[in-house]
Amino acid sequence: MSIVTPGFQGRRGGKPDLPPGQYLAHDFPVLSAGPTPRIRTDRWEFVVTTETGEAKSWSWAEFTALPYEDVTVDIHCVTKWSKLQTGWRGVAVDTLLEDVDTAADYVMARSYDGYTTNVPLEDLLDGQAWVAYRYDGEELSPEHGGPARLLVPHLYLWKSAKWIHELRMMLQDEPGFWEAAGYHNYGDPWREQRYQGD
Ligand SMILES: Nc1nc2c(c(=O)[nH]1)N[C@H]1C(S)=C(S)[C@@H](COP(=O)(O)O)O[C@H]1N2
Ligand SMILES: [Mo]
Repeated sequence: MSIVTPGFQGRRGGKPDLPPGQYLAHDFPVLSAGPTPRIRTDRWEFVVTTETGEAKSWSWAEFTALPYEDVTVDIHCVTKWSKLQTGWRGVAVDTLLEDVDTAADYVMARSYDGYTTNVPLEDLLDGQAWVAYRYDGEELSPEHGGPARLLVPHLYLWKSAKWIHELRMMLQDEPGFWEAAGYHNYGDPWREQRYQGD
């Protein structure tokens, strides 16, 4: 008789693949709060704004000329699906913040659809987050956040803002769209931080 532990679909490096309460999705569900914005790359701009109001921006041509990384990561949605070993190309947030002078500890990601989500700055650094523009060997589709989205795979996927436009440095933490609506402020899937109070 074989014993199957629900939720544990095998182990890599002694670590379970799936965080508590998650199931394995084989498709790639689309979850957006509103309609999909269509942003032409010739009008697209990515901006980093510091707490003093200083802004640094990249056109699509400038952004895609930056050094990129190809990463394979697991993603976990608060609606309980996870997708393992997804392949992305993106610019590490480390690269984007290289010449940015800030004393901030928090970041607000802001997207072209008005969506916002807050993340501690340290969670975007040290190879933990990317502004991703290719998925599975192809350009990132509009439904999944193309031209480019934030990718913060160690937090629930609502932190991975699609159609990213700006990273704004904040001295004090502020809730984004879902965080203000009762989702957990931090959103660690391994600690099952889905909603406020979890
Ligand atoms: N700009 C923007 N980013 C967003 C959202 C959104 O509505 N707008 N939804 C979030 C949520 S709740 C999830 S679960 C993921 C879903 O990403 P996917 O549609 O590529 O699966 O995007 C996140 N990023
Ligand atoms: Mo979500």
